[in-house]
Amino acid sequence: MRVLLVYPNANTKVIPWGDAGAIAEPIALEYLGAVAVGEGHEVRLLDLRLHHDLLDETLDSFQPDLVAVTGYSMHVLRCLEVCRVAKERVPSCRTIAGGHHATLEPVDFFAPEVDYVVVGEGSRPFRAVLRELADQTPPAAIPGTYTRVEGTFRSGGPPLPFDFDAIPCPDRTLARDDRKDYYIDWMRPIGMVRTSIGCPYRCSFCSLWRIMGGRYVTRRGDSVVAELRTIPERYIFLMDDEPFIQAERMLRLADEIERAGIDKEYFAYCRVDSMLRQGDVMQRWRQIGMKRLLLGVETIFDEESIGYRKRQKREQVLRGLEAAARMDIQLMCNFIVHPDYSDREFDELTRFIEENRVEHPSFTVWTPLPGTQYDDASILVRQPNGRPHWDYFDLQHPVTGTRLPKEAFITRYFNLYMRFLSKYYASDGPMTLALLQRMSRGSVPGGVPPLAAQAMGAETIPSGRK
Ligand code: B12
Ligand code: SF4
Repeated sequence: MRVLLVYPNANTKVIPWGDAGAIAEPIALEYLGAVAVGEGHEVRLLDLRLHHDLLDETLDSFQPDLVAVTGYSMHVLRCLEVCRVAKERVPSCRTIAGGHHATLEPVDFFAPEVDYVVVGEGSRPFRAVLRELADQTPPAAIPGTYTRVEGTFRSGGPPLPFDFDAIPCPDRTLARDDRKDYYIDWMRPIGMVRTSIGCPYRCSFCSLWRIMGGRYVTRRGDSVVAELRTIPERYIFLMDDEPFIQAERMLRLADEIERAGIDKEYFAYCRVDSMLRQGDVMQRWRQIGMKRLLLGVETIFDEESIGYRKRQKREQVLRGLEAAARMDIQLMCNFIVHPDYSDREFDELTRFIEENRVEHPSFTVWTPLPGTQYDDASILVRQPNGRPHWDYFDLQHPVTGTRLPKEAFITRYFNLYMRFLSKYYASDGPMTLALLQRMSRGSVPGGVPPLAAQAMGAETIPSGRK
């Protein structure tokens, strides 16, 4: 069979700079690609973030038997559109959707243009679907898979437990020509690898621990090393939910990587308390090339941290900043800006970043993401069918009510980026250029760039349900 794997692009009407913030390798599709190649199929991977105008042409020339789409919440509607267009142009083709959003809210894919929806890790269900289609057998119950049968979606039961040994090594040759264009900040080209999945913490704004049912599953070191050897890129993002949970494991892994003579630069998520508790592990990883960490600071307000169940105090964050500086580890610090923030919180956050010389701050708007705890009625952006308008779930738009008038909130949020733009500029990455080019157009000193207001949705977010 011919199998087309499609990574969706962002809606530029909602976020004018589209995918320019960061574009990393489409690793989920590379996993699926490895399965399909292994089953003897002809496989193509189309990354619409890089080739947004190639969908029709690829469908017409390749004539796929199966189109597979992946996506986060912000991609749901685009994924559905890809499936619709696929069926219009190649009426015989079947479609399958999976990924973060499908795992947590499969119902959004229960549509006539979709034939299969996969929940959780996709390799084994994808193999089963490929076999079903290739052998033309009647639909069977496939664990972790909803199959459309006579117009309704039937569940094949819960997904199988996550098992690193049951997953193939991603087929990175499928995106061979695009690899040079994958980047996160200045790290270009960048590859990604996973050493663990899940997290023992229970932060209220995060869905990752729920996806894994609270379990933390680690991968054998030799398997990580074997995969690292196959990755040509120098920069590597450890895409673990939280890699530094088990100090011993990470020390052993560093030893194995060093012994294998692998020379790369690593970037990973890390909790502040893991960093403080495990200075020796951090230093060891610094030795083998971990130059930068993404620290989920989330909030500088202790009472908010308690609400987030983050189990982290402002005082720890301050110590973490000092420790990283001592160890010569650069920090990208993410701050969640809550829609409840008033001028006071925005001022304090700005002061905190300036006074503590946070090198590389990044910001997300608190968003009631699928798989987290929230009151559904609080979501104000809706599709005509009443479901949330997922295009806005890019963590850059308030999708709930704001304490400040919405435009004032958007202005203050955008001004956080403007204020610290020099820090992005200093990083000299493509994100910098994209942000500078797109944000500064129409900007006025000290004021709100009109484009920014639009970018952050001031004019585009519908204000009420439906
Ligand atoms: C790496 C990463 C990034 C990277 C790279 C993304 C990329 N591919 O280019 C960067 C930094 C660019 C990024 C950006 C963003 N990210 Co991000 N990112 C991650 C991270 C750390 C890992 C995701 C990943 O690749 N996992 C590995 C792959 C293999 O797993 P997977 O995608 O789940 O795929 C498996 C299964 O889901 C399934 N599957 C997936 N697709 C399909 C399809 C089919 C057909 C089938 C059968 C199965 C299947 O099988 C796969 C193989 O096991 C996660 C957090 C985490 N630890 O999971 C957040 C995460 C996915 N990101 C998130 C978000 C929100 C974003 C942003 C929107 C905003 C932001 N500021 O963070 C942007 C959007 C960028 C964009 N336009 O795509 C959220 C998504 C939540 C949601 N419900 O939408 C997450 C969960 C983090 C969080 N904040 O909670 N991200
Ligand atoms: S935010 Fe980080 S520490 Fe908290 S549950 Fe999610 S992955 Fe774990």
